[in-house]
Formats: sequence, structure tokens, C-alpha cells
Amino acid sequence: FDKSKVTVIFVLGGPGAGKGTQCANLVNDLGFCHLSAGDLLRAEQNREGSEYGEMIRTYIKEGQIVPMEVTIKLLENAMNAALAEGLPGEGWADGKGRFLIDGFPRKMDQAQKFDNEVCECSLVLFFTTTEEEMLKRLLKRGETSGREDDNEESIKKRFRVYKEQTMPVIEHYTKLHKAATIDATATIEEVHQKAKAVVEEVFS
Ligand code: UP5
Ligand code: MG
Repeated sequence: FDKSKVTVIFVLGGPGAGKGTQCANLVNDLGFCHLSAGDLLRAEQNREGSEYGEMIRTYIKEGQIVPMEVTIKLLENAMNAALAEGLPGEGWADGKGRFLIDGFPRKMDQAQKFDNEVCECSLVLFFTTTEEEMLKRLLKRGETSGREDDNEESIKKRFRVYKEQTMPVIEHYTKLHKAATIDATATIEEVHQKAKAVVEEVFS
């Protein structure tokens, strides 16, 4: 697709910070196309005939980052599919397709490859809260989510990978003045109002 026709916001934050929840609310209010890298990987894992299914399952359970070629291909395919259906985020003055890319990039090499080969992000929403709060949320969600990584052992591994590999990505975009840090400890609605205000300010 034509890079000049899309605007991308990366949505980052630790496991359970509320990325998916906040993206869903932003879609309701502002009409973006929400693509969760984790959801795309889980769908691919369960797709019959996928050559990557078992590999993805192992990486996710261990909280490790799936080789970026797989994830970037899934994201590109999903962006192409959304654009083929019409411009997501219709109603914005510039007529561009708008994407919230959730849970990606989680590692510097992914960030560089996506920025160079797919398109540069315009903004990074960074949701932050304490590990204690994230653990509590994930264990609660794990009672019903069916996610193979919502158990204490996998969660601890996800925290470690997040600190070691994803925090440098957030620091990178902070240096470029692209990152907006949002305290995600408050209620879902309060966090949403803050996130919405940031997006509206950047794109108004
Ligand atoms: N909740 C949310 N906000 C709340 C609030 N303000 N107050 C109280 N409760 C709140 O929220 C988690 C739970 O908390 C929910 O029950 C929610 O109701 C509640 P959610 O919005 O789901 O949080 P989110 O940040 O999206 O958490 P998620 O578990 O999805 O984050 P992860 O980053 O761990 O998961 P993701 O799906 O992105 O990735 C999973 C795995 O896929 C990774 O570990 C990795 O192995 C793999 N992956 C890659 O390899 N590469 C990628 O690029 C992406 C993923
Ligand atoms: Mg999520």
C-alpha cells in the first residue's frame, strides 16, 4: 500500500497495562482500525494449515518474541485487507487510513524494520502502571481468557522480556519526541479520556 495514505499509532505498555481495552475505546470514539499483534499471532496459531502454529504457541507461552518476519507479514496483510475494504478511520480531514497497532513493536529490530519497510509511526501511546497492578489484572483475566500465557509463570517471563526488550523501544520513541506516556493505573474511563485527548491533540 501507499505509505502516504496511512497514519500509524503504536500502542505500547506492559502485559496487562490495558492496551487492548484502550484501543477498543479509541476505535469507538475516533474510528481507527485496531490491529493487535498478539491477536493476529493467536489467530495464525489457530489457523488450520499454518506452518507457524506450533512455533507461535511455544513463543507465546514462554513470553518470547516471535521472529519479526512472521509478525510484520501478518500486520501488513491485515493493513492491506482493511484498506481494501475502505479507509479505516473515515472522517478525519486528511483522508488517510488510520491504524492503532497494539503490542508492537516489542523489540528494536521490529521497530526499525517496520519504520523502514512498512511505514513510520506518527505517535506512540505508552500506557504505564505497576507490575503489581498488571499481575493482578492478568491473573483475574486468566480465570476466563483461555490465554495460555495468563498464568503466573508465563506472566513473570512476559514482564522480563518487556523490561529487557520493549522498554528500549519506548525510550527510542521518547527520544524522537513521538511517545506520549499515559498513567494506566486509573479507571478504564479515566485512562480513555486521557488517551483520547492525546490523540485528538496530535491529529487536530
Ligand atoms: N483492565 C484494563 N484496563 C484496566 C483498568 N484501567 N483498570 C482495571 N482493569 C483494567 O487488559 C488486561 C486486563 O485488565 C483485562 O481484563 C482488562 O479488563 C483489565 P488488556 O486491555 O487486555 O491489556 P493488554 O495491555 O492488552 O494486555 P495483554 O495481555 O494483551 O498484553 P501483552 O502485551 O502481554 O499481550 P499481547 O497479546 O500483546 O502479546 C502476547 C504475546 O504475543 C507476547 O508475549 C509475545 O509472545 C507475542 N507477541 C510477539 O511475539 N510479537 C508481537 O509483536 C506481539 C506479541
Ligand atoms: Mg492485548
